Amino acid sequence: MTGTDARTDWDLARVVDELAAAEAGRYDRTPITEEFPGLDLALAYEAQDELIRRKVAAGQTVTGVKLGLTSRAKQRRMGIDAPLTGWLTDAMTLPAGAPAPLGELIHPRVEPEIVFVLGEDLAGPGITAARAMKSVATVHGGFEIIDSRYRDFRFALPDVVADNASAARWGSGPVALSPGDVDLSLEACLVEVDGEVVATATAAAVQGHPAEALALAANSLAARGHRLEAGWVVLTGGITDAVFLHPGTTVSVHFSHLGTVTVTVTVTGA
Ligand code: OOG
Ligand code: MG
Repeated sequence: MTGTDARTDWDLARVVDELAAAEAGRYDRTPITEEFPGLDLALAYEAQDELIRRKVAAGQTVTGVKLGLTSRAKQRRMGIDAPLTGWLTDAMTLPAGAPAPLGELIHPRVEPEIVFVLGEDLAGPGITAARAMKSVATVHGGFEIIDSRYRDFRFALPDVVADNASAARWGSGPVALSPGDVDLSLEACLVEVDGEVVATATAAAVQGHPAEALALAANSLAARGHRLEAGWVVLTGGITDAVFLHPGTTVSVHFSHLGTVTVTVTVTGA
């Protein structure tokens, strides 16, 4: 696609329409930036915010924020070396033990994440990792199921930003620790697919410490006029590369102090 495409039929509303339709219709598409070079990072975040406004208008509630591409493993896989944020709504929460709803998703992948629940509001700018941790009530080991609306998870940064950072579902393990009770940079995690270990890392893979990712979220949201709110969940980003979920797959994520959380797949709602 040429960068001089003078089509005028692309605008913010169409970006949101197309991504919402792909999610609802469970199909993937080519990167929007290939047809609409005017989709820059600022417009992409506007599209992301509008996408979530529509979900809220349809009855969903914002429950928190996710970070993406905060570890080298994730950045290398996606070919993008900049972190990003997205929104979480209540419809994305997978209750403990619930199977991943493969029939509602396009090509889901699962990744281990450190999850924070905030005890107080956190507003940038100028938030440091140490300051960020003071607003954390509990720390959990969890997983995120990402489901890019782009074919083969191929996208440029504005594409994935507009697509709400590939957000789809997430779940949390059984353990909740106080931030002072766990050294997150040394918290180990081991990803097992059908009993075979496929990836290991410590949470230091996430920006040196997941608190850095939390601070990054507070500061980058502040630049767009948003703050993190008490009670919200923050997914700090995949610690390892993500693995595909297929019918019959069982993915278990074992954390050294934060317990084990298992994702199984059944076909529902197809
Ligand atoms: C983008 C979302 C990345 C993470 O934790 O790094 C993400 C993608 O890989 O599709 O959620
Ligand atoms: Mg993630």
